[in-house]
Amino acid sequence: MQKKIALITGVTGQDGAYLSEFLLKKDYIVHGIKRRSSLFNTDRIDHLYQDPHVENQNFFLHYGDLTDSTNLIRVIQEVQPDEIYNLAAMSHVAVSFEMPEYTANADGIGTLRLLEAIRILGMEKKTKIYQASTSELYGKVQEVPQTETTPFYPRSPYAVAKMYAYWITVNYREAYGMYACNGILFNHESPIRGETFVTRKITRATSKIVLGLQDKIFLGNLDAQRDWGHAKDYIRMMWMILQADEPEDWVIATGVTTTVRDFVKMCFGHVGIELEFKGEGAAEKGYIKTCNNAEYNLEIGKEIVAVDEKYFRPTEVELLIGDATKAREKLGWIPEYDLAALVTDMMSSDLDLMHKQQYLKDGGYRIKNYFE
Ligand code: NDP
Ligand code: GDR
Repeated sequence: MQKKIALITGVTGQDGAYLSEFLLKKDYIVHGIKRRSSLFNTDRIDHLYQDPHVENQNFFLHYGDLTDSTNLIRVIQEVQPDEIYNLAAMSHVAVSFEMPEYTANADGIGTLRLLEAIRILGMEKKTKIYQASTSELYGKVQEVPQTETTPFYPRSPYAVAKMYAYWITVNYREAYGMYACNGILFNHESPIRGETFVTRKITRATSKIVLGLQDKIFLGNLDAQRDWGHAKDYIRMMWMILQADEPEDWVIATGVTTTVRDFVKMCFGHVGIELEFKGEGAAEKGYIKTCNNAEYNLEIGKEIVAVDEKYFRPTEVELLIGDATKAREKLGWIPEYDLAALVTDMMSSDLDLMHKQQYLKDGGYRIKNYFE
């Protein structure tokens, strides 16, 4: 039997890395599109790299960018994928307010470029496409929990760009009979989550604070509520979506929502520290209430969480909680991780990482400064 061929845009990102690993285990040939950068950007997929000189290679990387139509057409023509997973995006909501035009180009029109490439190449009936849609589409609360039929009200340039991508995917499915689907994924995290998203920022900072490598953490809106799942569960569902009998759109979520403040408490709880929050809004602060871990030499009452308004967004998404009943009933999708297991996974990994940093620091090593 011929192996299936998948093409993943955004292969160097959190989801791209997990999905590559997952599809390789399913015996796919996996091609990924990566951007050229002045430093290596393949940390998350280096373990999958294969020497191009060996036979039977099944993981390939191509330079490319969602803002470059001719590049996308050429790569798709060369690769002849059975399945395309469009995961590439300027994916940071706060940054999209700083770079709205680029975000629209990459996240919105980029999706159109891929769909058009498939059409130009006459591959509408051969190639299935998964579009990485997002719970950010729901934006300002219209209904909870959010389902496939909840109206959209995007609240950021990122969400508006993703809304175009959502509808152009639906339109190409209806207009040209393409197998094109949206996965409306709620926030999903992991030990390889980008360091500026709030969960990873918190797990890294918690680990550094308890090891004495950082004094405190500054955060934005502590009241925001998110439905956080584990990326490993969510990438499995991306694949399941493209194996369904009919192309459809699907909500993927855990159905549990938590505030940023409670996520911080859970992370410190993981290392035996109880936090107490006092004050309101920008004046709110988090203090160490109790510490039952003798390994860490932390002073009771020390302020270790503070709010910095620079992390507030011009328009915020206050509450996300998804209802994945359709995915559960029609595709049998059940997440393996709950929030506690996610926190444990992320905290163990970051503690390990920061222990290594502490070891290097204690040993007198430091990051090389090229200009010295
Ligand atoms: P990441 O930010 O970790 O990865 C994004 C990927 O896209 C990276 O590989 C990045 O490359 C690449 N990329 C960015 N811009 C371009 C471009 N112009 N051309 C080609 N590649 C580009 O995101 P995640 O893995 O977390 O998310 C994957 C997708 O799912 C994204 O589309 C995101 O918007 C969406 N999503 C994510 C959710 C989440 O909670 N994680 C929830 C719902 C949707 P580089 O490494 O060079 O920066
Ligand atoms: P989000 O994720 O915007 O939901 O988008 P992020 O982790 O950035 O923010 C979640 C919530 O936490 C609040 N917050 C902070 N956020 C960041 N990044 N840094 C802070 O210091 C901070 N303090 C509080 C935010 O205001 C927000 O309410 C993610 C991305 O992966 C998108 O690509 C994806 O589409 C959605 O999840 C679903």
